[in-house]
Amino acid sequence: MPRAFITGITGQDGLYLSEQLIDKGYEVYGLIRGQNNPKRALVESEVPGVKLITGDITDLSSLMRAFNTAQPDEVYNLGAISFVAYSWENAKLTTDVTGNGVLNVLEATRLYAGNDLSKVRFYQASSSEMFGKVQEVPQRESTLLWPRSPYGVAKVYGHYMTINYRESYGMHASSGILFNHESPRRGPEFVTRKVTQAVARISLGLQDKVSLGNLDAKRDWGFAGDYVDAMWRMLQADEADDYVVATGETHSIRELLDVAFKRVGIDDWEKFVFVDPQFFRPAEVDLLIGDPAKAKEKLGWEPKVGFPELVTMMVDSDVEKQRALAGK
Ligand code: NAP
Ligand code: F7E
Repeated sequence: MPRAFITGITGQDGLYLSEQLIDKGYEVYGLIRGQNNPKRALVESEVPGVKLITGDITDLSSLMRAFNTAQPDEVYNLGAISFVAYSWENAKLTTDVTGNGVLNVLEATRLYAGNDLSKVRFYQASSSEMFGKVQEVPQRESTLLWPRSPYGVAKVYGHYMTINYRESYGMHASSGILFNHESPRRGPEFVTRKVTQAVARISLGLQDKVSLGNLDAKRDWGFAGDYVDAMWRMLQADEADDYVVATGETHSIRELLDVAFKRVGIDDWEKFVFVDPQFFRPAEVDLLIGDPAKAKEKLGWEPKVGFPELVTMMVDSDVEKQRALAGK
């Protein structure tokens, strides 16, 4: 039975990945932080087979202890402070977790493997936010990085540290440069879920408006369930490498609003949407669109869920959740 160790198990991707690995016959261990993490119950109910180990990626000794217990063949480092807007307000913390945390997990992996680095493979959750002020359209693995937030800068550090461990020690360490991926499990602070939750509540008469920031930003949005499959494929490849994982399509926040509101029968969303300067960022990433050609060619990976299906899936799920909460 192959064994996997996942940091960030309580997050959107941790839940999808652990579910898929358990279906493939893996024994899955997840790192959970805090003395009484409120998301423990969520993981236990949604992915009952996962074994949780307490620890934090900023604490190397906790990672060493976790590796000892998990004895993993595959390590997926998904743990991070992942909300870009928050990273300006908490830049040092974001650097410690999203940046230096990667070094800790790489180092724990190396120390655990000892003289036999071939016994373990490592995945780093890199991000399209590293492209920031994009220097090429579409963005590919070779595109110059130009991060625009403390989060993006921290991810660049983790990305190059992963490459460095591959080159320095010959570790099977791969970095997935994942573009935005969403799902009904997406945190409500991110724009897709903020919109689908608001649309659901507005359609049920539970809320009368939603305040947003920049409606002109464009993102390449895919489905998280498809993207965690790409992570797994990277660790099955003979050689470790870096891969862009994206759909190759981009859409603005306005298009997101169009599709989401239409799903509940509202054509004139402008009546319900207000622009609030508090949601603008000190530096914006205006356009992201990825070229997933390498992942398709080398990993046989392709996205299955398109933009309208993704938004529809999220709106429907939020309508159901809000209806249940409101007892309607
Ligand atoms: P998410 O839902 O925000 O989950 C982040 C996870 O990191 C949570 O489980 C969180 O645990 C954990 N974490 C935070 N601080 C930690 C610490 N100090 N030690 C250990 N774990 C810690 O993020 P996601 O959307 O699943 O994304 C997974 C990874 O992919 C992240 O690294 C993210 O930056 C990256 N990424 C995401 C996207 C995307 O569009 N979703 C795109 C590119 C890259 P708590 O529940 O305890 O807070
Ligand atoms: O913003 C604009 C905002 O917060 C998307 C993370 O998973 O993907 C995610 O980062 C866009 C930005 O995601 C609101 O200005 C407008 O242009 O949903 P988001 P993100 O910043 O792209 C990358 C790939 C990651 O790696 C990250 O971890 O939407 N926007 N109005 C808004 N965004 C938010 N959150 N809230 C608004 O009201």
